[in-house]
Amino acid sequence: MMLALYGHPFSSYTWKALIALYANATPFVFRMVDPNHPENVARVQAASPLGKFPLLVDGEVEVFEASSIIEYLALHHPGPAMLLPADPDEALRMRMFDRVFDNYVMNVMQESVAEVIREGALSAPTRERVHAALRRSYNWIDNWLATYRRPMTVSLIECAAAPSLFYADWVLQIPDEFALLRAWRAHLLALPPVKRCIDEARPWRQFFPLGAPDRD
Ligand SMILES: N[C@@H](CCC(=O)N[C@@H](CS)C(=O)NCC(=O)O)C(=O)O
Repeated sequence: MMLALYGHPFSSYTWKALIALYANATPFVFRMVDPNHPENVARVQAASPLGKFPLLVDGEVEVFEASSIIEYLALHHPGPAMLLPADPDEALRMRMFDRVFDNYVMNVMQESVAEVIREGALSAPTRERVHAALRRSYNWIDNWLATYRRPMTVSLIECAAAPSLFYADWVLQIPDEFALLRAWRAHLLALPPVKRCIDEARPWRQFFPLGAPDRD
């Protein structure tokens, strides 16, 4: 049976899984999670504690959490993109950096988005807290990039970094002083699997709760 990915084209965590699927040209069907597809919403709601997406379905197997989906794809549907290194210590380090992008960039960025959806506006304290945390993460990643060796294709790191930096930059534009990070974001956005996600998400840009900037 064909793999199925449940998600939404504008969702950052859906991109994370899509980038891995696109990089390896893995055949799958995309199941849209939106009010027009209540059966897909129900499937996602039932699969994980808070009913979040993406969700990968492979026959009888359901995998939630974008990082776990990528690990599952690396194990069961490998392709030219080496999503995780074979060496266990290197894989452990990669998983650690994957957490950096989810916990200290993506989820921080999403705090401000969630507040605007919930309250209709971004409060000054949240704005300050989110900007301070993102700035600190940008600084850390910019330093880390001085020693990061880019893979030939995409790995778990690119899958995590591309969507988180894409949207974080919309919340707090990466300052000029973080030149390595700015250049890396541009490199990530130009990677064909990432570019495909960006283009497929364009129809929803107007719905970005903080207002999408006129770039990218
Ligand atoms: N930790 C999850 C986070 C997934 C997540 O936050 N997904 C968002 C879309 S980007 C979602 O499901 N939002 C709808 C909701 O929270 O009900 C992962 O890595 O997959």
